[in-house]
Amino acid sequence: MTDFFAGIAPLRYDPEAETDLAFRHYDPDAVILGKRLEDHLRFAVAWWHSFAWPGTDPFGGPTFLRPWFGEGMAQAKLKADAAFEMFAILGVPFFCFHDADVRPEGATFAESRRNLEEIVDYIGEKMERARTRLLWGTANLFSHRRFMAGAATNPDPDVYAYAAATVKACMDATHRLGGENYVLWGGREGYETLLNTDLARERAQAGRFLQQVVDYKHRIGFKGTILIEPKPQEPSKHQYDYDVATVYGFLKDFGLEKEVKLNIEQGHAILAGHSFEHELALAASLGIFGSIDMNRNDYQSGWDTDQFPDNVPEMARAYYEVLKAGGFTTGGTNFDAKLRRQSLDPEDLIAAHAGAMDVCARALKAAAALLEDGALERARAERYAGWDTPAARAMLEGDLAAAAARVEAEGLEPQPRSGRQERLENLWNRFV
Ligand code: XUL
Ligand code: CO
Repeated sequence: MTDFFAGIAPLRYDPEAETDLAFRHYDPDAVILGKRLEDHLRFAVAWWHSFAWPGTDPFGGPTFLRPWFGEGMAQAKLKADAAFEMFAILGVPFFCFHDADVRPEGATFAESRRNLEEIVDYIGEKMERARTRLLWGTANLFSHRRFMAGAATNPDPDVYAYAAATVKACMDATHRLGGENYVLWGGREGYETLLNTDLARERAQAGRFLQQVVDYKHRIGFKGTILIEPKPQEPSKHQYDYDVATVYGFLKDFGLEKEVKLNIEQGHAILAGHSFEHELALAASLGIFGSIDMNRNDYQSGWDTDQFPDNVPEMARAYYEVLKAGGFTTGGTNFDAKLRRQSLDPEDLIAAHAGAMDVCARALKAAAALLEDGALERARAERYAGWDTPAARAMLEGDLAAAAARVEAEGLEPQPRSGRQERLENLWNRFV
């Protein structure tokens, strides 16, 4: 037991609540489209931002003075105690972690691995008494200076070996804790300048590494989903996993499109010049939609600010695509989000998550109502109805000349029709 969250009672669903330390919209047991809201949203807390990040920014040092900050195993256990106390207060079903968030770094790899195993045992014991499960584990292959020139894409093969050892240890830990997914975000799998970079070689190394990761998953019998998290830049100027379309091409190239799915982050989609819903819809259409990181960026600052979601209409667009894709299977909604560095209090951590959970609940309910109503899908289907005729279908099966022949044979003069965008926006806004 810590006293970090002392005096904060477990949050309850109360639509009339006078405090923001309650849920006004997130009723985990409410049934939407035949499924409990908790099972739709599958919320997860990110260990790194909530418990490991000290409040630094490029100009300033730590602002958070958490009692567990420090390098020892005792501090790591205190941090885990506080984490599980927060999970209980929030009633969240899941958490996510990197190795570096939960264990002290050792002087050697072997020591780091032993530290990870010790803390994973400790977390495993806590999980036996808690309802919170592991959504995904991952390896931090980007903070330590050894990874400054990449992990699997490093010019030094010894770093590739180190990355392999690290991912193996993290996948073992995820497997041991019953994780439902394993995530790879290639923070440094990119480059700063072509002057010192062999792009083709690095991309081939990344592909081979991912094949080895997938083989290892099967070898140990890990049943979870392997997820890649696309991001276009930051920390590297150019990253090999830029966005959904780029990652799909990469997976096809290395024969992994049936093995690996995507963890799509709202802020990363924006950095790539897309909307979140575009990235979700594209991944779903390609059969590689897996999970989401639900954290936004500031639209002016142009970098990855990892803020909690606060915009219901935007999130509704996202959950509409998630629902249309059939909802989450092993995936979920991970808050890869951090407090602003002036938000010092334990209450800030709880209220940030509670507010974000309410925003997501409102968004999902609105999206579900619109999907259930069916008007939007009917309008979309109607727009493409011409393609349901046998002549139109035959055209796709035949050759270009046969398609061309229809124009004169049938005297075709296509008549443009309204796309009705504003009317569909009006429809959307009746629900959101
Ligand atoms: C970085 C990011 C990571 C991944 C996990 O932008 O999103 O925290 O989610 O490594
Ligand atoms: Co993320």
